[in-house]
Amino acid sequence: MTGSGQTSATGSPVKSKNPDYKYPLSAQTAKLTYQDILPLNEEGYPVTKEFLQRVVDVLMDWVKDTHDRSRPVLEFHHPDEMWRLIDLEIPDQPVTLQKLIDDCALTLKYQVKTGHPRFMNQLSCGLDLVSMAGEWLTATANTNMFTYEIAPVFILMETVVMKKMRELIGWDGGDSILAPGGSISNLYAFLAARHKMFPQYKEKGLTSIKGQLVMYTSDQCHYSIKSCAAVCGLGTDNCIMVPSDERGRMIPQELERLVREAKLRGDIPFFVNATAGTTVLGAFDPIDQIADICEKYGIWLHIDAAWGGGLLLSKKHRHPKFTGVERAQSVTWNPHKLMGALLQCSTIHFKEDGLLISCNQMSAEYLFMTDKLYDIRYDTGDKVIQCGRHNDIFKLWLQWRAKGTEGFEKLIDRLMELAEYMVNQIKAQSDKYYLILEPELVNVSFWYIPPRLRGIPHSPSKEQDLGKICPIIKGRMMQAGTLMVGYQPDDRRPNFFRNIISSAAVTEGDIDFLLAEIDRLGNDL
Ligand code: HLD
Repeated sequence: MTGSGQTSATGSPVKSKNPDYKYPLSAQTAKLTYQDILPLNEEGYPVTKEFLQRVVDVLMDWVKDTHDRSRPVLEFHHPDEMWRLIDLEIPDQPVTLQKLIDDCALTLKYQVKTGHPRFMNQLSCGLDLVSMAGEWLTATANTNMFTYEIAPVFILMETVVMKKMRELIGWDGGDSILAPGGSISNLYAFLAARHKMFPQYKEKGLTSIKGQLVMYTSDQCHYSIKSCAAVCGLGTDNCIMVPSDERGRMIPQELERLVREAKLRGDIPFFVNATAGTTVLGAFDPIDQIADICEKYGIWLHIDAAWGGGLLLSKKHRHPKFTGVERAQSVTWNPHKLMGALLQCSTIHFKEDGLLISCNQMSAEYLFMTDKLYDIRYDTGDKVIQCGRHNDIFKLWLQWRAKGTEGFEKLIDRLMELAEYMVNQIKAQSDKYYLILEPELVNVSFWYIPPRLRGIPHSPSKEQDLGKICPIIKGRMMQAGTLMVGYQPDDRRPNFFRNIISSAAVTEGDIDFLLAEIDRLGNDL
């Protein structure tokens, strides 16, 4: 794909479209290049400052537009057209500082505004401005999180925030780490579970396990669980999908049946993943009942709360969904989803301290010397399978300081209230909309019913017709730029819309707009 559209049909370079030129540098600065700012020009601080302040102007306009409902969510172009609209070529010679500013402006012009109140397409929506300020600082500090030596304050912050999150889970002690995404967090849980049961695996490898390891997860789980089985040598056939009920929750009796079946075969059940907030339906597996089974059979219980974890902050919504969570051995929880921290911010927590280090430590002598000036337990880098680790803590710490734990609780309760509002609006317009199920989280799943299908009893064949409409409406909303809502099929039904309310910017008015807009876009279908 790359490169194909970067030249015109005749092979000559394509001129980028005029990018509104709203950010002029002074005449003398505009023609300068990277060689005229710090560090190559040691006298270049004034020019550096002018350049960076203009970049901030570009960013501030983006922040303003993101919150302006009269501005589009996106300006959609097909890739072929996008290649023509924006010059992405890497030049041989430096471009001017003015050109770099224009590049920044043009890049944002065509970027989807994921913080727009009408962007409801992903589990992570919104633009928390305090968290964003934290991300700006993080970029400027530009450090690696592997040693206290080069990130002292950030490392201490990490210990404070991770402890707070473990307390919210219900643990005293334990250990945690920030990981690059929920999928990798789940992988860390898998690795720790295997290490706990077979500590010799680290040195001896596959031959140290006499038997076939099997793991369990519901058929609604995030695909990263299955990916652990593929990546870690079990094979996906040994990631056993436990059936879920009609609301997408794992059926504990089925889990127990499948565990017993594996034991009879001589296999080794060692890991159960319970999902707290499934990706599509937002369902919660019954943690307490699953924990009973795990305790009975000596199986590690992991909770994938990447999506639903935010509810741990809410006294109103924590129970019964998270009841029993403290019985788990590990929990994945992504603050970049319900809590609105900027991407990305993913955490994995362990009840037992010491497992991460003993599982993953390689003791690289050039980085993790044992005779350092300070307490080397603060060198977190050897707890992980990565080397470089991005600083994802500062934006969360700053955001948490800004809101206080109470502010986060208010946010979570508000998002749940908005989801309930949407459900009620859908029910009130039952001629136009069909609610697929009562949501447990902020995922609202529904079909739009165009006039020609109204008044016809609901049936599997009608579902097929409703499913065909979803991609057409989605295409139209992207072309119109007014809204972004996701759709997908699942194993019980054809395409349906899944609306996510995880942004503090959303109001009841935006929900009303969404329902009116889908009707406007789809009523001729
Ligand atoms: O795995 C997913 C992660 C995210 C996210 O971090 O926003 C799936 C989705 O979102 C999704 O929207 O389905």
